[in-house]
Amino acid sequence: MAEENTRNTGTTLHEVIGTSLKQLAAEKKNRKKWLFIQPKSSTSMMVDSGSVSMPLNLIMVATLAGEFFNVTLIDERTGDPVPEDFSAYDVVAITFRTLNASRAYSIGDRALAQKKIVVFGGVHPTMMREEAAEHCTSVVYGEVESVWDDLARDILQGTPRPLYQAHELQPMTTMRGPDFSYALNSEHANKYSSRIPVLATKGCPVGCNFCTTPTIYGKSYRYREIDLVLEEMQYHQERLGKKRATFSFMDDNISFRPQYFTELLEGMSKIGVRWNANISMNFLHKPEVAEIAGRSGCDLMSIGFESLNPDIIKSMNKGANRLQNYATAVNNLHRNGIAIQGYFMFGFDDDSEKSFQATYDFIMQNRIEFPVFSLVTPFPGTPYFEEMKPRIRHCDWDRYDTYHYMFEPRNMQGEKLLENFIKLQQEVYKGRAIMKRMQGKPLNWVWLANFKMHAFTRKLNIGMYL
Ligand code: B12
Ligand code: SF4
Repeated sequence: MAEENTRNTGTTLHEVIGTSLKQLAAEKKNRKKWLFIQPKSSTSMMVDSGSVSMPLNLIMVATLAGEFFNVTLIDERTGDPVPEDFSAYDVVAITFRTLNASRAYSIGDRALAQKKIVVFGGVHPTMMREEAAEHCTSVVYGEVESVWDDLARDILQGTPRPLYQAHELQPMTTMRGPDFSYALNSEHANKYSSRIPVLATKGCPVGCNFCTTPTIYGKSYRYREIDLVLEEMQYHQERLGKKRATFSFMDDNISFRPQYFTELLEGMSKIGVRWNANISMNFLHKPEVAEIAGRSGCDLMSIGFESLNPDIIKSMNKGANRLQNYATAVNNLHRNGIAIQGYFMFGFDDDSEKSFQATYDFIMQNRIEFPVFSLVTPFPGTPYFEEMKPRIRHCDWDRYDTYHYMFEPRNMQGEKLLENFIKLQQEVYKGRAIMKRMQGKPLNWVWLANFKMHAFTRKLNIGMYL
């Protein structure tokens, strides 16, 4: 009935709900105060070190909340202290992944003990909602936008529910432009990476068995209007001066719909930006894609090559990765001046000593600028976690950073795996190897990253991975 009425008057259901929320908020004499927290992890690996990206997810939630509530955002990774005493706030809202779950739980417990409403959101509480529920008042499953109206109303009325899970995902057209001032005005904002996070699409239907995205969002793939993405970029260009505005896409797989992707890039080429993104291999072997990426200002693509072993690629269900396309994709990007951050994983049952040699050869022959190596990590809630559960060594979430040894692969002893893993990293980041991969490439932060990795990899030892 409500839907019919709204259709007759030309107003959307969302607008009607928004209006009633506004009335409800106005009826409350004091605006409730929310404290948003991005906790840090305790990993010793290079995850939260150096400059970190502005927490776009928390900024997006804070933007919605700012309309009805007073909002403070703190980021423990940049050095903002988390208060011991939460008496200045009504709601403590925390985002987290698996690697910072234990930190989030200790903050949540403290806030609950002080009778605060504690709201959890992000990948880990979504995947582990029963565990998370023990440390909070409410868990938000998946994206907040699709449940925000219910959550805001319940908080205004003082009756928060234990779980908010959308029956239907809203189109991204309803996504509010993020208000970056929540992060930019923070005390330690200078610790943020100069790359501004931006989001154009959500979801990835590829369906890799180790990834959380298909579990949370299924096969859905949604995108924002291109004009809105460009407007957001132009806002930052005006704020910073055109040359200093560089962007980092937070999308799961920005290139999944080739037409949308190329139209977006055409738009970006007209406004003149620099950018980088995670990208899947699905159509990178086509030269025209790399050409337009280069023309639109892409200086770095992050590609999950994962493995050079076809059996491993098959076992992880990563159909987009065709080994025969790897070298062509790299070549196409290089010809257009785009550096490659290549992700490689080890520790699969089908890995053997040969996997390491094949990866080394691929990286050196193709002069991959910034190789990143991780150990395969079954994240809770994924099909891979269920499959590997009986063999996983521990559920110490602090060590779920993709750099810790999780299980013994079938064809390799654990110790051999780690020895080879360390040796590969040290070889690839030897001075001479860096020169071979980087010679003739522009003098920029990628060189710096290589030198940092050189110093870091010299110190590696097996104990660090256990
Ligand atoms: C972009 C990205 C990165 C970027 C930027 C990270 C950053 N600072 O945000 C980079 C490359 C740096 C990165 C690094 C890593 N990443 Co990453 N990354 C992603 C990716 C593809 C998108 C994240 C994103 O920003 N999405 C866009 C935002 C808007 O969506 P969102 O985060 O889901 O937020 C929405 C909801 O979750 C909810 N929500 C979120 N928080 C909150 C809080 C509250 C209170 C509420 C109410 C709601 C709410 O509402 C939000 C808005 O809709 C995800 C995949 C994914 N879809 O989550 C992997 C992912 C998060 N990364 C992952 C991993 C493993 C890592 C690394 C450990 C990899 C590594 N070895 O270095 C590091 C860890 C870095 C860190 N310190 O946390 C895993 C985490 C798995 C897990 N269970 O923990 C994911 C899920 C990919 C996967 N394998 O499945 N990552
Ligand atoms: S291609 Fe990337 S984002 Fe898509 S399911 Fe696989 S790992 Fe996840």
